[in-house]
Amino acid sequence: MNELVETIGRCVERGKINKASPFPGDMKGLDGADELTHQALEAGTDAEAILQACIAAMVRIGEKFGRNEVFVPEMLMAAKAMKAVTEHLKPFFQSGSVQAKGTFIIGTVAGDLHDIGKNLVSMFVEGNGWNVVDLGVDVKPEKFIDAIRKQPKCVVGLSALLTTTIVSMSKTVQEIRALFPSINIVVGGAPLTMEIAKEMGANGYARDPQGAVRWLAAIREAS
Ligand code: B1M
Repeated sequence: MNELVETIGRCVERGKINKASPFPGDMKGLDGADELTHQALEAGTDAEAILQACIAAMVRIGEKFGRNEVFVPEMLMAAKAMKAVTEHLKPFFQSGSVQAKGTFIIGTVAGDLHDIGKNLVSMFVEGNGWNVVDLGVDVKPEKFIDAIRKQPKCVVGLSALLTTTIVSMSKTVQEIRALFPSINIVVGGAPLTMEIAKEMGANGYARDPQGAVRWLAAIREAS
């Protein structure tokens, strides 16, 4: 891995957003995720390599949290640094020039505030020619239902990062399904599996943004 990419990953893991950010203390005054990503892209570094390094950094901070080595504020700073990176990466994954293949409504389910994975899925799906309606985080079933009413031919994507919000996801699928029996729903997020997705009545499960894009292409071809 190129040294600059490694440093960006380290900034994400440590929650070093940008040069002005005073956190963490031992990195004060140094360039952060924001400046370094800009520099790396200017130098022609592959956007996908930067993204993968940052995803790995988020896994590392999650592991540290699991071992009680860091706490919620550190995870939050890491998430902010990751957001600074993805802002720079967006143009590389969003072409914007293709005619919309359909509408994809996405959100993180009620009770869940994690949005980085969901934002990446939005970015990739949009980059693959879909019109994306991102409802944000902590999205209650009614909000999904209101959005679907406005776009009845849409496809719906649900994200959840907590074991506890799988229940909320399942409730969302059921409530949507009761009103829109034939709507296509794809679910994703770290605690999910294909089996859980099937049990809750979703049409599909995607492990990552690329999987979501492949699944959307397949259902579009089948329809
Ligand atoms: Co939270 N958190 N967190 N957290 N957090 C996890 C998820 C955790 C695994 C950490 C740990 O214990 N090791 C753990 C969950 C344990 C569990 O339930 N199994 C956890 C916990 C416990 C919590 C709190 C309860 C902590 C507390 O308060 N005590 C709390 C809950 C708040 C809430 O949601 N109600 C909490 C809070 C937070 C922050 C707010 C501080 C922050 C989120 C900030 C934000 O998102 N804006 C945060 C963070 C950053 C994490 C970790 C460290 C990183 C998550 C992340 O962004 N990963 C996370 C540890 C980890 O993931 N290893 C952790 C990077 C991202 C690219 O991956 O989101 O998995 P991910 O998305 C992937 C795939 O899952 C997939 O594609 C993405 C790219 O590959 N994907 C989809 C996601 N959605 C998809 C949808 C699809 C398809 C694919 O189709 C629709």
